[in-house]
Order: sequence, then C-alpha cells, then structure tokens
Amino acid sequence: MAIKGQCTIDAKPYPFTFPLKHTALLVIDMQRDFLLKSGFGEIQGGNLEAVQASIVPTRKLLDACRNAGLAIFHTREGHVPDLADCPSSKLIRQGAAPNNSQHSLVIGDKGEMGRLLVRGEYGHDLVDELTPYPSEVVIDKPGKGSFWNTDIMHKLKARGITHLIVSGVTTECCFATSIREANDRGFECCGIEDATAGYNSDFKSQSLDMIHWSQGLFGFVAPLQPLLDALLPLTGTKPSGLTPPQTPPEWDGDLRITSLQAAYKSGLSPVTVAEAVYTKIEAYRESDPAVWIHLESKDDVIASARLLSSRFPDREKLPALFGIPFSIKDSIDISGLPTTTACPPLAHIPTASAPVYTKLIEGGGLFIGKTNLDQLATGLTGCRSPYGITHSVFHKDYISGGSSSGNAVSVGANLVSFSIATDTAGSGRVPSGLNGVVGYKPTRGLISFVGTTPACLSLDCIAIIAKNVEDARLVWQMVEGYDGNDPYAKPAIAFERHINSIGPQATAFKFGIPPQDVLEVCSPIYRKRFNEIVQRLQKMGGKLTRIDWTPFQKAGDLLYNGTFVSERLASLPDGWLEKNRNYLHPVILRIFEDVIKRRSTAVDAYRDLQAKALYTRQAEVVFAPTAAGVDVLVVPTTPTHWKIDEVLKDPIRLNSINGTFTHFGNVLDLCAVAVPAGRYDVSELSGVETDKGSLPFSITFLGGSRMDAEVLRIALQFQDSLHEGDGKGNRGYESHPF
Ligand code: TIU
Repeated sequence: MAIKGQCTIDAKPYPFTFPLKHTALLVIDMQRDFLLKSGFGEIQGGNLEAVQASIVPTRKLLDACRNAGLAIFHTREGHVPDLADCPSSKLIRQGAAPNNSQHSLVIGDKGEMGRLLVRGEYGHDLVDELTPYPSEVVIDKPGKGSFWNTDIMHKLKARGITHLIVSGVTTECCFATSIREANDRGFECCGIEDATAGYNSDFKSQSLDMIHWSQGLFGFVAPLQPLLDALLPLTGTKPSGLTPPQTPPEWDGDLRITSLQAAYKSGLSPVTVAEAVYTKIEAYRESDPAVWIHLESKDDVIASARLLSSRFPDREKLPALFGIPFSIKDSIDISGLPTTTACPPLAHIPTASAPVYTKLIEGGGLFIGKTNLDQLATGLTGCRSPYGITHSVFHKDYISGGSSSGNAVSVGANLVSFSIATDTAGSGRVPSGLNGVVGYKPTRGLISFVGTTPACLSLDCIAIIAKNVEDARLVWQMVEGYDGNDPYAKPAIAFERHINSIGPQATAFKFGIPPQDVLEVCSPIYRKRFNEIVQRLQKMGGKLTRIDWTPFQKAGDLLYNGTFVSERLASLPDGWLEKNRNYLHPVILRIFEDVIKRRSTAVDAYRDLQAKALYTRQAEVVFAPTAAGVDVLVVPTTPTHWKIDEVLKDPIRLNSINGTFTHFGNVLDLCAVAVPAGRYDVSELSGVETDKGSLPFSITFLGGSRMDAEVLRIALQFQDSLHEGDGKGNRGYESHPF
C-alpha cells in the first residue's frame, strides 16, 4: 500500500489502484437458482460444478472486504411475481428455439426451489454461505446487467463509490454485463478471477480477457490472493480463536456515528451510551430547558438499548444505526406519542409512525425524544414556540435558529448523534448553521414526508442534522426511498450522471456564489468569512464560475411575498384559525392574519406556480452539465447571527433576512447541505470588544434536483480540507464548549 487509504494490486492489463473509502465489493447473483441443482442455471445447460467452485473463494473475498470495512453490494436477478418486469424476449426466446428440449421450464415456472427467478422464492435468494449482513446492500435486478432498471447507480453514488471489485456468476453473462454497464457510468472495475465462474470454462477465460483487452477496454482483472494479501493488514477485527475481551472498551463519549459503529463492533454496550446521553441531557437542561417537547424516560431508553443487544448478539452483524441515539422534530409522528408541532391545539396522538422514524428504528437507532420547534414549523429563529426559546449552543444570548431549533441544539450540544428535522424555507439548514453542525436537506421527495405535519406541503422536505457530512450521508441512505403513499415522492429510479473516478476530474468542481450586491445583506464578519471560504474552495481546486442569480432571487421572493404562504393555511382544517387564534404564538398569528389580509386569488396562485416552473427551469440551466454550468452554488447559510433580543423586537423582518440564502432551495427543487466553516469571536460580530466567546460560521452547498451525491461529495471535500492535518477529523462537537 503506497498511499494512505489506497491499495494497489497486481492486475491485468496493469496494477489496479483503489481508494478504500470509495470502493465497493459487488457480488453478482450468487443465488440458489444459479448455483444449486434444479435451479434456473441447470436449465440453461450450466456446469454446476464450475459455478459452485466460486462459492468458497467468494466467501474469502467477502470476509476480507467486510473486515477491511468496504461497502458491500449483492445483486439478485429475478422478477416480480406477475413478471411485469420481464420482457417477453427474455421469457420466450430460449424455450422457442427449434428442437428445444432443454428449456422445458422458463422464468416464473415452478421448479424444485420455487418459481424460477421470481422474487421471494427460495431459489431466488442467495446461497447460505454468502448471506448478506444487515448493513449490506442487496439489489434486485430484472436484467443481466446490475444497472438496468435498478437504483444501484444511485446507491453507489450516495456512498461515494467510484471503484468496484466485482465477483459472482456467471462470468459470461451477468458479471460481464455488469462490468460493462459500470464502465459506461465511469466506475473503475476489477473482476476477481477466482471469485467468478461461468457455465462454460472457455467463456469464462474469454470474458475475462475481453475485459482487460486493449489496455483495459472495460477494466481490470486480478487473481484473488494478491487482493486478500493487500486487504489483510486493514482488518479491523482480532484474529479468530482468541477469547473476547473481558472488559468493555473505553469510550470517550464521541457520538459521531462512525465512531460509535467502531466502538460497538469492539464490544461497547448501547446501555453505556444511553446512560451517558441522559447525563448530558440533564446537565444541558441547566443551560437550556427548551430543547425537548417530549423526552423518553431514561429507563425506557435503557430497556430499548438492552433489547437491541439481545436482538443483535453478533457484533460483526450489526445494522448501521445500532445503538445510535437520535432525536426527532415534534412535527413528525411516532405512534402513541403526541405530535404537537409546537401548537397545542393541533396536538394529536397518531396510531402510526412516520416511515422516516420506522426506518431509523429498523436500522437499530435509539430514539431519545422529540424536539422543540418554531410553531407549525413556521420560522427560522427558534423564538416562536410556546415551549420556550432555545439558544445557540455557543452562546445563550444568540438565537438557535429554527424552525428545527431543538433538533440542531440536541446535536450541537452532543445530546444525540443526529436528528430528523424538516426544511421548507431553510428550517433544517439555518439552525444547523447557527449551532455548528451539518444540516442536509436532500432533494424533495427522496425521503417520505408521510406522517409529518405539513408547513407548506408542496415545498416541505425532511432534513437530517448531524455532526459531520459523512454521518448525514449515512442517515440519508438509511431513510430515503420511494414511498407510494407520499404524493410528492420522486420516482425511485432517475437518470444519474456518470461519475469521475480517477484523474483530476475526480476532485474538481465548479461553483457559483451570489453577486456582491446580494452579499451586502451580510454582517461585515460574515462577508469577511465568506470571502475567505471562497478562496479556500478555489485552493481546493474549485473553479469559481459566474452564474445568473436571478432565478434564486426571484424564487426566494416568491416564497414569502407570493401565495405560497397561503398553502400553510391550506393544510389546516377550515375555520381552524378562527377557533384557535387565542392559542397561537403571537408572531405566527400575525403571519397568518397578514396572509388572509392579502386576499390572494386563484389567479395569483396559478401565476406563482407558473413563475416557480420558470425559475426552476432557469436554475436547471445554472446546474447543467455544460461548460457554463456549475456543480454547486455556495452561499453563507445565514447573512448574520441575530441575538434573541433583536429577534423578539423585530421578529418578522429579521426572520426574513435570516432566510436570504435558504428560501429558494425547495421552490427550485434543489438539494442543499449546510456545513460548519470555522468560528469567529462574538466581539467581531457585535463590535463590543469586551464580548466573550465565539460563534460558528457556516456555508451551504446547493445543487440541482437529485444531485445529492455530487453535492455531498464536494461538501465532504470541503469539510476534510478544514480538518486536514489537525489529526482529529471532524468530531463535530469539539467545535463548541459543551
Ligand atoms: N444464463 C446465465 O449464464 N446467467 C444468467 O442467466 N444470469 C446470471 O449470470 N446471473
């Protein structure tokens, strides 16, 4: 291993180098139907002995990759039970061959292991030796290639994968097709000779030769042993046969997901983490009693932690969020708990949980409590809740931001690892920026919004607040996915741009920023810091590119000055406002009354919808993959950091300024991630030399619809550049005093 984080192995046509963090093992179709007697493969005329010989080497490869911490993807070929995803050519061609005596059974027919190549049947599943672990990805594919009509490209990109180690059956069919498909999409692939097999030995060797022919037409081919040798030193686990440690490992309270995952793997108990979390929560209550609307009892959480330990006794096979403590905004339903949306007259006790919550629990997450928010998720300050005003974890006089105020504080104060919030006008990004944590708002419709109280339903979005970009990205992977019950869900499979896996293009990016006159809204220290960040991005290889700011400006204005605010009322029952005005927070009441006073008409609303479509199209041009287009837009997350007192005196105007760089995000169907970008002294903001302490600075990267993986990649690059050489990585919570 020459360069840190990279491996190089002997391969044809020349040595294959792969970055560990960006490499996945792809195990193709090691299904009973292809490997065992009476399966689909035998009907194909396959030599079963030949393919079965690949099982043991594939297991060795899988174990080595698991131990080295690589992402693991398995595929299974097969069809939905009514065969709606099976083209007639695939169904009929072989059986229709003249004098055919071999294909007496075709796809969907009942064989000895169930219906052939049909999902859910015994024969369709993977052989026992290669059963996936809970944290591994399984892709069900209807074709021979792994990319046709699947979301594998999306899932690989979402994990930052650029390099693939490929194994599985059969070499001449699905293995070769998948490598060719991956190659077209920009992946660097290396097929592993001993861990693939075909039904015809000549086909196997010729298929492998075709991959590396002509200086690597489709990729690389290598034997297994050099790869095992290269991965062995990276093995995180102890050699087997030793007595497990008798004392649990030391844990320093680091709640980053990746750190907790490593600690759990080596024996840390989730009960220890639950106890520590409650100690922190109690201590922080002194500083800020307004974080939680509902806190689970410590005993209940400890019981959940115990249950997790008994459900997952094997520490090698933990789900990704095993024992990871999280909080959730109190506008998101959890069965049996009140959802208040910080608006007591709207409180209800749901009988079903929001899918986003259910997925976290299924992934092993440890639920701690529901957090405070600006009433009806309307606001960007954290000063609009009957449950009290949260303050920034950095300073008691300064706002936490909102509306996901408690979410960001619970992460920023290190009470939980991550939090599930919402973001309509910036509610996930703004409080993250003001508390020194990461706030990621995926493209709308990628995470189900079902079971969440709407703020402005056609623009609402689930947001993820975490300690660093990689944690936010991991939580996204756990909770995203098409939900047919969400009318705004985006289709599961989308066009995905190719990736750049090697060369300078792998790290290069183009970025745009707001024009100088727009940046004038920022306080002097914010402008100074933003300019410094722009220089840093350029030093990292980012190319500052001129963009048309008009669609962002106009879309931002549309959100609050247009008719979209009326949509906030559309989700409430008729007459609700009249009945409940006395119970509303005075600022929220004022906003709603102003909306009513406008007497907007349907004509106004249609004009705004048309304007939204136009600006969205204009923004697509800004993010187009052309010479003039940019990969990301970079903005300061907020223009400044208000004091609580200032906001209380002028709540609507200052709130609106707070959203200058966030309002347009959902109107234009963008994705965005707010990332901490250092600190500054409070005195630099206030101008009062005697003011003590520091506050966080934050920038937001925005990208086009469904460009989440690209935006997160650049955000990660930026985050890493901030922590280069400090030996700590991004611990998140170290950046503030708690
Ligand atoms: N027929 C054949 O060789 N293979 C398949 O049909 N599927 C896979 O290769 N997985």
